[in-house]
Amino acid sequence: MAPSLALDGGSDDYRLTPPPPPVTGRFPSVYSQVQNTRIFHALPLPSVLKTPFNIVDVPQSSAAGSPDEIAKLFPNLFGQPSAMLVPSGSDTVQYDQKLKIGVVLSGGQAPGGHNVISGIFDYLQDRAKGSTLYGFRGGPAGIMKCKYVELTSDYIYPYRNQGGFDMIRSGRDKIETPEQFKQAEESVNKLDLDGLVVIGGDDSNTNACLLAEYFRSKNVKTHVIGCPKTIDGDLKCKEVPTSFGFDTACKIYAEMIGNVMTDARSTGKYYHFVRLMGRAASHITLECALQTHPNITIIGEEVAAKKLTLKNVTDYIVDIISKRAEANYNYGVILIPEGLIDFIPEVQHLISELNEILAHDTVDEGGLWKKKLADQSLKLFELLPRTIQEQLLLERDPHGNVQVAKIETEKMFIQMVEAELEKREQEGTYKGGFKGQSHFFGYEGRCGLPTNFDSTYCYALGYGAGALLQSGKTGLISSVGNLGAPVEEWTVGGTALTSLMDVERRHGKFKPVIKKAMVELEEAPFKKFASLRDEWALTNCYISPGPIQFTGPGSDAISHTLLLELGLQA
Ligand code: FBP
Repeated sequence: MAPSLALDGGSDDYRLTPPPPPVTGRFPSVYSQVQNTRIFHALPLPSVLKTPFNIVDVPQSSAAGSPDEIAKLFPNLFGQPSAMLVPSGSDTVQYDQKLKIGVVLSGGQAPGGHNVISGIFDYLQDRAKGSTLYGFRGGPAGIMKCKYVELTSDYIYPYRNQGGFDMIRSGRDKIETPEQFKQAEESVNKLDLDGLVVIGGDDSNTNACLLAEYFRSKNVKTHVIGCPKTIDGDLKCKEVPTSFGFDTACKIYAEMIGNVMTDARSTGKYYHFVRLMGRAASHITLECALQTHPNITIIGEEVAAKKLTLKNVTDYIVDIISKRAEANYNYGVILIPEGLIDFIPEVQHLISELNEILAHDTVDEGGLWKKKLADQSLKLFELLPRTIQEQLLLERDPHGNVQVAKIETEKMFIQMVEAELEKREQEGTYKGGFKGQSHFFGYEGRCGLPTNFDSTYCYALGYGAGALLQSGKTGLISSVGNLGAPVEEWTVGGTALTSLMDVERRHGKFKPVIKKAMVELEEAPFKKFASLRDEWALTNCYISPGPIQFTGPGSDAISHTLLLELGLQA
């Protein structure tokens, strides 16, 4: 007998009754006990979503950068106000209106995506009975090809509070060319959609904004709302304090780092070089450092600010290893952000030259293309290990980004550190034993069972997206704030997507993009790390956070990054 479900938000049985046989790719009959229990985990809603509410406009917006360019690119949306839900004495939204809504998961997986969909679905059930929710399959390609599935309560049931994006799957395609916009228009017209929710990262929400602009310019009735997803944690601003998935992914990596630390301490013979996912910003690495206290942590944004070279970073690592050897510690744990390579100015130059070359030419076997590199870049390229050279030349993703997940920086640093230590040994300035072990913690963290925080946050994001669409909003990103307070006090609204935009050079052209939120060296999370890292370097104050807890102590804890950014104690 399935346990009964206690919900704070309502009591309809579409949430309570398990469907007869499993109707989707997921089979709760073969779920673990934890997975099954999670299906019934209650999802509290912010108070404003439990009462009649009104949507008020907040002041007109500009852009994160290049406002004139953004105004030209988004003539129909630029400057529109953001929106905030406020409790009202009586319902001002038309609840008798039946809506047809589409939803798409876009980009890399992030724990909690299924709950955003559950939130949209439940909003429609609670406030717009008789509505239909369609899931576009396989990411934005599903919109262009009109591949969809109707999401019913039976369909959604096994996915509540579960990791992954497999309910409708994701994809990295971009809706870019006039033909592709036309295809998207045909699909939303075919399904007669009132709204479309795009659950994605910075690039996908940029795409959401372009779609919203296009639909408005063509008088298509479909409104578009984005949702902030990415484990990388780099889609955030004042109104959107964090992207979903970051909390869970960091807790998963921190558990693994804690285990590796205990292993290092137990054998006393290995330096573990751990590369952590996060394509550009180093938020994940910083958060994991705050949770586990490694001996060395490299933060990409600091490397860029100090204009460090590859040699400088190597020397920094080697200096600490040498000092630890004097204390007889020939082991340790080193965290390296996935995107580091792109922060080292000399490598950055090399990558942007390679991007331009790859955007216009194919890389020939004979190496003629190398003639297009500046002398400095060519010298650096030739210095890099062959595997790294090959990885730098791999195809860019559809958004024009280097696929840093495929560049094994941790292995490169092991080689470079080894060479420098050998040199110092010969000079008599280092005496110890160095053995490097490489790890990449990336995909392991993207589909874990979402933490209580991500589960609740995502549900509110989805529920809020439903409210924004029902109120006729478009070109906004669902925004849930006041996250340091109890859930009842969280705020709900939508932020104008154009207010997050800037222009950047991609694929050799200037394009509108949502400006990535990088680690800020003047903000609390980095400052706290910087004040403690010297102590962590030479002593071994490792912390092993253990697995994610769903009940009991620590189960509702939020990330150190978010706490510190909110001005709270971590
Ligand atoms: P999003 O920005 O789409 O959320 O993706 C994040 C990420 O997990 C990065 O951390 C990583 O570099 C990249 O996706 C890997 O991409 P892929 O899944 O295509 O290998």
